[in-house]
Amino acid sequence: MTMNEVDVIVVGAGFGGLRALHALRQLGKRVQVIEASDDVGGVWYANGYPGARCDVESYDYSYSFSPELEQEWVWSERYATQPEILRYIRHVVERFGLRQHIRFECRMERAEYDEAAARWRITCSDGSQWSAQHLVMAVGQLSAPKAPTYPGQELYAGQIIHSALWPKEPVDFAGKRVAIIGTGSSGMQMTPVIARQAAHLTVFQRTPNYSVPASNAPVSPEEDRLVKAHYRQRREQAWNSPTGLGFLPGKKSALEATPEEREQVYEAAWHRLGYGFALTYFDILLNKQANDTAAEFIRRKIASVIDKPELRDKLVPRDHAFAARRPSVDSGYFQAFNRDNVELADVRESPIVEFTEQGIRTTPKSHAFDLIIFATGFDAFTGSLLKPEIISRGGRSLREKWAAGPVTQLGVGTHGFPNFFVLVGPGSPSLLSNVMVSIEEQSDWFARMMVDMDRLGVVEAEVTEAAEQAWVAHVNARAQETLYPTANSFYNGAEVPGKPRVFMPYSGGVRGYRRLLHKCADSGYLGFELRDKPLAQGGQAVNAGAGVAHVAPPQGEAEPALPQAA
Ligand code: NA7
Repeated sequence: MTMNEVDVIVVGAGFGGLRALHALRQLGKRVQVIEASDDVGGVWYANGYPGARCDVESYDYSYSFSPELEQEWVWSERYATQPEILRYIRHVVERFGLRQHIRFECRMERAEYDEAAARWRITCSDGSQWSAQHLVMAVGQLSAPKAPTYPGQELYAGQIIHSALWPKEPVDFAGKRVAIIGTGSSGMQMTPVIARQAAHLTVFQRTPNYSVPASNAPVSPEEDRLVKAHYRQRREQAWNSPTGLGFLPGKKSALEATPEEREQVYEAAWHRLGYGFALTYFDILLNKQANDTAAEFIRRKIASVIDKPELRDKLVPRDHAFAARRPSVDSGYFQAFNRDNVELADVRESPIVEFTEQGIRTTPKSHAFDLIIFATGFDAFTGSLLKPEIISRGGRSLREKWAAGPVTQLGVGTHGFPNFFVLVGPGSPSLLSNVMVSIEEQSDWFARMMVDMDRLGVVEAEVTEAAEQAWVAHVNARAQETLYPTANSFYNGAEVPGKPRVFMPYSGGVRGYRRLLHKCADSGYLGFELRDKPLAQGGQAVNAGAGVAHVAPPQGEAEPALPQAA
């Protein structure tokens, strides 16, 4: 079997992997992307369910590295649909000649670090083998779909589809009795669309979710011209905001405003800001009383569009603080329950007992379905990272190392795994922000580190144990400043029974995070050992920052916690 030699293997051809590929190619690296699927797009290729769209505005959820690309591409809606985002990704791939560097239908099964050679040896599902100095994991945070298994599931005669494994051929709902299990963003986005087409739709809800209207609209040529005339400023604003969204959060506390003022501010935000509603006052995610004012407003708004009084109590969220779990940005979810063909099945009240040949039996009744959709989410952050066998120095696997939860320096690397990079993984702002900002920031940073290594005659870069411990402590301390830890969510491992309960994303904001990445590189890669030879051959750290663990500023001197105003 031939061993293919490259400088870098990038795993995944979604937004992250493609951006890393481009950044590394620009700096002259020989890069091979390996992708399990048969096309580019990652989660945007996989999640083809009806109604799928981004909950960040398209102008911000797009690449910023090419002003020409920014000017050429025309978004048709404020929040692009999945097919439009996929068209954009394919356009980028063709425009920048990326496809030739991607091997499709090729899943990385194993990567083992060869200590003597300081290279990764990679084995893939198609039998190919690779040797690379660097390994970049760009496998996504919400990309390992999960679904419960119910008794009798194998007896069910109809079709079962997971929202994140959506078939490529169109699904016809006409005349069908459809079930959706799960009311996260996926369930909430598909509900109104399927309701309009199916004969009958039953939505199985476990936890009522907060949602803010998308207020989606077509982009007019005038709006497009205006954005493009000031695109750099818009990007600057996004990069310098905590969430990477195209606007800054309010500077005032919700508790300083009078009830009348708050009502006005919330009303205006409700009709325009989507996810940004959480930023109207800086302390909505920091202070429970402040949060209560927003949550109460949202509950009133949701209840006001639900015609059936008996459904209001069931659909209105009460058991967690607003945005402490990821809220949805919807287009007519609650209104769909006003239709005669839509039914809510509350599984807290009436749990699913089993699947039958015809459908689903809950405690009070049996439902017959032609199609059951699992919109039950993902094994977040670590699901896809821990699927392949990744073995490092001393034969230790990443799965073993992270058995009690992921441990990283700055979210980009982990001790014991030299020349190993994780893109927008645990320990980075990722899902608490517009992920595109960190994808670009990290891709450029990885490329810079690799070039610096070449310049300094370094063959191996490895996170120190002290640095990753300090970073994990910092990530936790920042999370404790917010309301995020008060809810069970995929931010803290509660979405999979038995998963370590660790708060995974970095809540210090994308601006604060970027500054720390730069500080790390500028000061000689704080918390990394850059070695002139492999450790196994007596390699020594040659960089100034190797012995400095604390890249993070001391408590109290850090950037304000998300989502406080800049
Ligand atoms: P989410 O947000 O993780 O939502 C999953 C939903 O599935 C959520 O309502 C869960 O209820 C529900 N669920 C999960 N397991 C079960 C079982 N066993 N029984 C009933 N209900 C269950 O995933 P999404 O795909 O909706 O959203 C991810 C998107 O967020 C992503 O694509 C981005 O757009 C942002 P729970 O709340 O756990 O009670």
